[in-house]
Amino acid sequence: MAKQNQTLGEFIIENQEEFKYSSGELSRLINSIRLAAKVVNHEVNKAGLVDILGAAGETNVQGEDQQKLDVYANEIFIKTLTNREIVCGIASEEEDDYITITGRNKKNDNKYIVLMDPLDGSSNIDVNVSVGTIFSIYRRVTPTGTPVTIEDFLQPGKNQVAAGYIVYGTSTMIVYSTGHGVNGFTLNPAIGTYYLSHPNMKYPEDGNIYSVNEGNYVHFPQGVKDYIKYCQKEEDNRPYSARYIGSLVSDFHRNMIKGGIYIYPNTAKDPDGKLRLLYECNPMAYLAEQAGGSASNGFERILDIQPTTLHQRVPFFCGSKNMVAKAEEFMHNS
Ligand code: AHM
Ligand code: MG
Repeated sequence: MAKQNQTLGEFIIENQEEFKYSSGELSRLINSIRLAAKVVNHEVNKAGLVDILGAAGETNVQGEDQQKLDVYANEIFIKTLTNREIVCGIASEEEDDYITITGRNKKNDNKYIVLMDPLDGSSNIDVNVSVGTIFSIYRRVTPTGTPVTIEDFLQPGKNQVAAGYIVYGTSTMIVYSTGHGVNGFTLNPAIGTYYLSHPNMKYPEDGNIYSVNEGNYVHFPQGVKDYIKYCQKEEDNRPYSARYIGSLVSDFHRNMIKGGIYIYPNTAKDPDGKLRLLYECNPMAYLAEQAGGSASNGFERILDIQPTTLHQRVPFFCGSKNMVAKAEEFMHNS
């Protein structure tokens, strides 16, 4: 039960019994993410003040330049989760391969693995635009006490036991779900405590915002082009407003509150789209569905896709249920 003025710490403890396999492990895991997020938040807020901007001189597995704060956020999340020995494996958008956590005594009986994008939208940092952390949690499928294998990470999104994001915006928020709806907590920076500010978040069934990088229009599949023209047509409650921050967490957050659709389709340049199934699309799709929205690759539910590689990309259509259904209709008919 969500209560007024409840802190995230209190909420986690009070809702622990809702977890299917409750042993306190998942609660401890969410707690560690909350802690790491505070540390990253502190650093993100200082970004304009200190010499931490600019590429770190490394290129990640997708061939993209890494910004220093990406590297920092990646380290903080991995260290926090590893030191506390509450997961048995981690996969990160910033790491080439998954990380096996064996524990201090070479024995790790933890059941959960985490997949994450430690700092999404990082190209926005040096222009003071919101960025975010995205996380996704699964129970391992291989036996506990043995080292994790790739099988543990390549599970379809519908197997997620929890997922969420942190948005480092005008205020910092954690929004997450453990399969019982979506709740949002806002950080009071003065005392370092997150308060329940958005209980039981609901994706409006319809909306009037579409979020897509229209600069790539000529490269879009015909179905997406047709859908964009539909959004722009003067009819019923259209034309819709175009809103695109270029920071998935922020675009998703706004659309979940106001009603809208986010699209990152496949293009001639990126035949599988740009976003990663495991680190970005699955957790966002899980949250969307938990809030009553939906997520698709244009033809198929995101959460049903069986991943084949860790860094797999996928076209992404996510948002208000009726808007996603309409976009799918255009994809089918094109
Ligand atoms: P990143 O993981 O390298 O930060 O890329 C993901 C980001 C999303 O946050 C955002 O929605 C999208 O890339 C923007 O891409 P584009 O600039 O091509 O529109
Ligand atoms: Mg990303």
